[in-house]
Amino acid sequence: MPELHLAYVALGANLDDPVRQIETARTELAKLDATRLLGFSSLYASKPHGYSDQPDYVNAVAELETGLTPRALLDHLLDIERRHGRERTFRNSPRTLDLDILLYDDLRLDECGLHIPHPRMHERAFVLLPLAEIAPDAVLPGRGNAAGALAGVARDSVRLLAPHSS
Ligand code: ROI
Repeated sequence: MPELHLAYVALGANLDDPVRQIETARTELAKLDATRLLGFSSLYASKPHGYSDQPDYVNAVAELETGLTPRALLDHLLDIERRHGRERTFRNSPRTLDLDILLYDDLRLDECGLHIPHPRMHERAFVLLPLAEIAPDAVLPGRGNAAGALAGVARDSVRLLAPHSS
């Protein structure tokens, strides 16, 4: 048995039926090698952050128990993004599906293309709201827990779209 780890993954989509993109990605995450989907947040609609001339986003967060290393998990997430037709055009451009590792146990990692915890998660209500819904006590290394981080950001750009369904 590989050692198991607790990871949180952010999902975001704003092109080509974003709700369907997120729901399909949820199913694909549940089928990942050596991985169990332990939890999945409600879906949230959010105003685009970073580059405003694009459609609103749908965001959610998944909780995974995984035997994959961070690098292997990232590779699988990139595969799923590719299957969803993700194109990387310019920074902060709209996307069919974005999957980001937020947390992996209490790991801090800065490698090429792999930064854990996600370096901007603590300032993003569209990440913290769904994360705090399913894991308010999840620790952002060096920044306290998800519920505390959420209290420090404006959340008026994010609204509940579809409540949690299991
Ligand atoms: N804005 C919102 N609201 N949701 C996202 O998932 C998202 N993802 C991004 C950028 C372009 C920074 N903005 C976003 O990568």
